Amino acid sequence: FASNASGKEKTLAMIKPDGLSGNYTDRIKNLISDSGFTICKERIIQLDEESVMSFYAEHSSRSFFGSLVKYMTSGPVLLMILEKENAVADWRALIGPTDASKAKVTHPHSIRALCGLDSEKNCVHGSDSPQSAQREISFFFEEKISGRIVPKHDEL
Ligand code: RTP
Ligand code: MG
Repeated sequence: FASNASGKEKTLAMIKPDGLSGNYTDRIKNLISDSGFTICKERIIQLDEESVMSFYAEHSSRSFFGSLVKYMTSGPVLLMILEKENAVADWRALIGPTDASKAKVTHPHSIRALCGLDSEKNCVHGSDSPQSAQREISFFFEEKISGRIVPKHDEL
């Protein structure tokens, strides 16, 4: 699934609420296409608390979890399935480190340096492994989880 016969791999990209409300979508999409990714599918969703808690379940015991859930439900997000060779690692490299304030210093050309604010409000997400990509693409794009997500628009 993560890598098909032509060597292409898929990853899950998300423009988080701050990125979407800050009108960074066009600039991020230009960087996506300039970097050789194809956008296979996309949708805008207003996540509910349950879906964020499930999506970020690995962080449920962290002190920032409540704040993370509030942030991620503060507005709609744009979800994209991106495809290219080495998509998972290349998208993580393009978005830069988690803490956007540090990214501005160490990775000034990264997406988080461009539109993120700090260690929480970092404007974009990327799957951290091919296994995560498979889980996250299923989570957001397969019908079985649609009941936990509130669709706002089918298309951009
Ligand atoms: P993501 O999963 O969103 O792509 O980000 P990531 O892999 O770079 O970072 P991760 O450790 O998975 O953290 C998930 C998200 O939680 C928020 N966070 N806040 N306040 C904090 O110290 C803190 N640390 C992480 C961020 O929104 C981060 O992207
Ligand atoms: Mg992560």
